[in-house]
Amino acid sequence: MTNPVTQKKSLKLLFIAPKGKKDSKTNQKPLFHMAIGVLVSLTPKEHHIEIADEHFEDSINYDGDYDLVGITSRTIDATRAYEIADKFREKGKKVILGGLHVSFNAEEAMAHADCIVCGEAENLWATVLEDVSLGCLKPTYNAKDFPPVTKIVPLDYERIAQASKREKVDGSKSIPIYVTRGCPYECSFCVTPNFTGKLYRSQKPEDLKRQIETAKKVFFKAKSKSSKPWFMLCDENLGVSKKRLWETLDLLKGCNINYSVFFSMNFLEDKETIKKLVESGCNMVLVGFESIKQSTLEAYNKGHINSAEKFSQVIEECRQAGLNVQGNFLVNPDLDSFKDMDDLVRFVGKNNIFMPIFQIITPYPGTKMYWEYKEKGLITDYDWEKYNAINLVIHSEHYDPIAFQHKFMTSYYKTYSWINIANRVKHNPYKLLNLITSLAFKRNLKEQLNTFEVNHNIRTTRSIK
Ligand code: B12
Ligand code: SF4
Repeated sequence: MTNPVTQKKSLKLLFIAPKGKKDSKTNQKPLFHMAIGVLVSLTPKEHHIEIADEHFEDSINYDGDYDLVGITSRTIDATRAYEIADKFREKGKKVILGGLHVSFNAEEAMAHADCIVCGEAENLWATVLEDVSLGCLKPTYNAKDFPPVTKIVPLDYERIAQASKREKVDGSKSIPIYVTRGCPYECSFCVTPNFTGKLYRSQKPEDLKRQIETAKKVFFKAKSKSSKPWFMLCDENLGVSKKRLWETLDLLKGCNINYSVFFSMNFLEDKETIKKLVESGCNMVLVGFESIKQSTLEAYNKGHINSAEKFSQVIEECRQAGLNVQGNFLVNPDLDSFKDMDDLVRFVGKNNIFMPIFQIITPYPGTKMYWEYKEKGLITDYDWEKYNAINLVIHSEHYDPIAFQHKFMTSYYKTYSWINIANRVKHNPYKLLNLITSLAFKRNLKEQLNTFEVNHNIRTTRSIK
């Protein structure tokens, strides 16, 4: 007979990645949410897991006999996360909320959950599960009360594939993975410095290789002999140590994959790094240029990472080497004028930037910027669904908010004019990818702009071709 004291209760767990109603259609969709991937990989094998990811239209079974429903949250998904949580709780299910948004809005989240988790789950998840088994789940668990997370937990791709309903994909859909976690910089608009930032960690090379091999096996289906899987490296800042970066790139070179990665501008100033990126299968670096004005970069505390004067040269060097540079730009009514937006559109066109993304500065909870705006009473909207970086949620000294947002939207749309698309396709590597993504962005931006103009009664004689 089994001793009832040592017998472990097998729990039935449901993990949910909610999708905010205003999440952009053009946001890339990695095969699973990394937070869910980590939670699955941390959960002892005796527990049964299901995953529902709303980014893939998975339905949610509110009548399932789950012992615990775990929901992740980013700010744009928070309202939806609460909606789902409330519905499960009405049915008497235990709900635990975690993730970036909840971590910085604990009080708000408590109203929707039996338990909330602040911070990274790695070192507290075993305790949470044990407490659920014993029927003594606490209302909060904070990573600060547990040892610091100094190691990266390798992802258990087999178990994630089993628990999720994702089919195998060809190289046109991305499989998420990360090599490092954290970033030592302190840009004022970014959550990382107050979340994972201080503790920079790397995967062990042998763990990384094993994960890539397993991920290929369970998630990749080759379309042709030459097709390769596409991985999305979800690192916040892969390049921090050049020595380790180069070692990683050498390892990736042996894995026969394609991948995209977020990459700091300053590390691309090194030609050998660009070469190694290309040789290792990198087809796209996502660069947060943020602004082409050095004074704006300084105001974000990013001036020491990005040198605006070097942007064009670095982009050209990447292009020559066969690397697409995707550019992210922020516009800010306190720092940028309408003329600056016009200059930015010209810069993007002239440099044929691949898949440019414009965002209105958004003070996400957890950032230095958020506390500053909040303290000064300058946040005008706390509807989290609007925190998708195309709405102005702060007070503007200089501009009428509707006029500013309209100027932002028309400027963004202009970067996808036919002439810009044609030049982008002509001058960049991966021509088909450039064309397909540009057309998708153009359609989406046009739709958003039209809706905005109708909603705000704006008559326009637009002449963007
Ligand atoms: C990769 C990435 C992307 C990718 C992939 C996103 C995806 N769907 O997975 C792409 C490029 C598509 C993307 C898009 C966007 N992103 Co992004 N992205 C990142 C990045 C660099 C890494 C995210 C990641 O994989 N983290 C790894 C996981 C494991 O970390 P985690 O989610 O925090 O989970 C841990 C804990 O929070 C906790 N936890 C999380 N959930 C739960 C749940 C439970 C129950 C428990 C117990 C614990 C727990 O445990 C986990 C393990 O430690 C982060 C930077 C960062 N610091 O996270 C920005 C970041 C998440 N992105 C951000 C933003 C703003 C966006 C966009 C809104 C941008 C835009 N305007 O479109 C979109 C939103 C898309 C979406 N629906 O998520 C912000 C979010 C800020 C916020 N407060 O929400 C971040 C933090 C960057 C920043 N500016 O500071 N992004
Ligand atoms: S924006 Fe990039 S470089 Fe700056 S703190 Fe965040 S992750 Fe680091």
